[in-house]
Amino acid sequence: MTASIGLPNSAVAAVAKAIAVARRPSVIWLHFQECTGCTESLLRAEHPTVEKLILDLISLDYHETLMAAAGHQAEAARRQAMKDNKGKYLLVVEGALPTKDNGIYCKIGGQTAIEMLKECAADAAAIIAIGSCATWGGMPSTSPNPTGSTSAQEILKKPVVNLPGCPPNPYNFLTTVVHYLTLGSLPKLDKKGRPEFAYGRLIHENCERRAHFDAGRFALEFGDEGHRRGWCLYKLGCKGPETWANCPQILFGDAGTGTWPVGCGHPCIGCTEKGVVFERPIHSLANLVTMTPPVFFARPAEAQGTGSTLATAATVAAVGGLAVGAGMKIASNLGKRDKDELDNDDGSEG
Ligand code: FSX
Ligand code: SF4
Ligand code: F3S
Repeated sequence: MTASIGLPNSAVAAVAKAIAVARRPSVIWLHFQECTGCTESLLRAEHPTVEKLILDLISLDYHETLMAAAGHQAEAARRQAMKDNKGKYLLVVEGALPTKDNGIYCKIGGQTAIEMLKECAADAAAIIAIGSCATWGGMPSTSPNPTGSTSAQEILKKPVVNLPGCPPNPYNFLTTVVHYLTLGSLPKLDKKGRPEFAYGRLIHENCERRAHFDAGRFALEFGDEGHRRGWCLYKLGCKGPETWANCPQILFGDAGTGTWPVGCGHPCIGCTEKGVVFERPIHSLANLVTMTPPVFFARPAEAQGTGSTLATAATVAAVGGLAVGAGMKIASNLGKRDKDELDNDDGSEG
């Protein structure tokens, strides 16, 4: 687990001790307007696996996809968990909330999504919105937004940890939970409520194809020579230059190198960003938010990135966010740099 959150080896004992003595926190997970992709992506995490998460680390007391209970029994379990853990449970929200016509377009157990969210949020210790739907409306809010879908934060008008992505990377969720479990606090957030460890940098800054962008080598069509050789996908509409996420560092599905959209040969569609995904055509050119050069360039002869660079390792070390040893020293330096950049960049999504 320490590896998954990028903590150095010296932190293993401290994290193991913290988890062993900590009471498993109750987690209530709500599903509203969404496709369950957030949960599906969590089911495919390996470090830790979802069963390790829900059997050893947290007490998942309500989750429509994973719980055995149904109907009134399920709602009773939710209310009992909320009563027993008043002020201490983590509330996870997956999916957007419809506001039109008094919210009738999403109802569970006789309650509208809005009523259920407000009831569950009242005594939660912290609220995590997982996925683009819950963090800014996502796919259900796409124009003309027939049900008036909006985010958890918009309904609650109070701080929410936002983990956008459609689906979001499960490790950003797991890291946030493990951070809370071991350090007793939530990770540092940016002005949009997103953990800086995950959303502090543009995809374009850490993309393994960046050297091709800088050298002007672009794929112009799917299947052309440039595409087959792993050149930059900017001209196919890659939104990496205006999308804040750590996909190139932590990858998806624990299946090895290149397992993220650009690594698989498809442009990033900006799935974390409001105003980009679902609004701008997939193949339209991205806005270039910065022209910051990468820390390391790939070798000129390298068609495609194949492994970890120091920059990647340093960014992964930033996951977890607090200072323990050398890895955390790097993390704090990175955090400082990112903050300066974000402070100077009012027009961006950062
Ligand atoms: Fe689906 Fe989640 Fe997209 Fe939304 O992820 S993957 S539609 S962000 O709420 O289930
Ligand atoms: Fe990578 Fe896309 Fe940037 Fe090209 S435009 S370097 S493919 S993030
Ligand atoms: Fe989404 Fe782009 Fe990452 S499409 S998964 S933010 S590479």
